[in-house]
Amino acid sequence: MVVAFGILMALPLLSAYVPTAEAATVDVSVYNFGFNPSMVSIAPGDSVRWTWNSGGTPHTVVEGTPGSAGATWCGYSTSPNTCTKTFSTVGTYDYFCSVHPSAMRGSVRVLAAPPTLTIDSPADGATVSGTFAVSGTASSDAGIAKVEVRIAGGIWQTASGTTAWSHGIDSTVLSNGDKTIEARATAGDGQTATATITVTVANPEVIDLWLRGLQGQTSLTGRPTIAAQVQNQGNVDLVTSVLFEYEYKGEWKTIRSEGINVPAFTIEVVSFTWSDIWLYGRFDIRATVDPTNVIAEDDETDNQRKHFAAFYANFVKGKDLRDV
Ligand SMILES: [Cu+2]
Repeated sequence: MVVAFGILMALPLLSAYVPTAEAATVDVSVYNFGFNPSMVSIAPGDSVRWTWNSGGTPHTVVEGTPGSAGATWCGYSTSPNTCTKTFSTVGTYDYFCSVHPSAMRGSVRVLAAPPTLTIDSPADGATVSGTFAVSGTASSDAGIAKVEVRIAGGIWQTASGTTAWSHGIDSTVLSNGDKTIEARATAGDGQTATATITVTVANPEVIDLWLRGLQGQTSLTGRPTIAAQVQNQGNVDLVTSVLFEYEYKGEWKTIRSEGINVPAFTIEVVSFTWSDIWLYGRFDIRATVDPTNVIAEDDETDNQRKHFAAFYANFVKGKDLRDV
């Protein structure tokens, strides 16, 4: 009955780690026939206190394994008794009861303090663009095995260096806005530390816009089709409209506005038939998408009514090729 109770007590607790700056004492019960918990993890300077709960049955606590016994930490004793040992050096310390060596074994893991990690650059809340470096420091008594970095919940990337580390991030593949950067240091003993900052990605909004269908044509007669190709290069969430205009006597006049739906990293062509053209002379056609600074234009060079001759236009935000 006593034996059965002891085995049940031994099952739930396999390990107990008490990470604390103050020296701690971890209790282990010595019962018939085992140690509970059989494995404990402590920090350097912490102690393990064995308490006999075995009635009149004697047990010992001996360093090592039955085939390779070391020092006797606690000699023959029966209940009630306690025996305390302080561990100052990182390592794994096996022990056993010399009276019941096959049944009663335990282990003390002395772990280094958890590693520390800081992200020094960029500052939390900074605005970033293009490719930027994330850097910081890490330390552990057990050494730093690696530091990894990820942004926006992406894949962990291994940084260069360990105690001083850095990693380049290409922000142009991300949409603009607030992103979380996480760093994770893994110490030589497997313990980890993490640090997190938030940065604001603010790259120029890049939308390429072409007026299509006019390239190489010397004339368009009747009811010309005007088309624009919109390529959303990724950091604009959604492009929702194209405005077509023509310039006549120094004024830009609306031809029509076409609703579109171009999410990031996609290309779409929008076209329509301009059925009410009546103009004579040379004039420009331009297309504008939202964000409204993106302009593409084609330049009409023919002097005959309903005749277009255009060059291929490739405009990005804020750049008007008429001025090139
Ligand atoms: Cu024993």
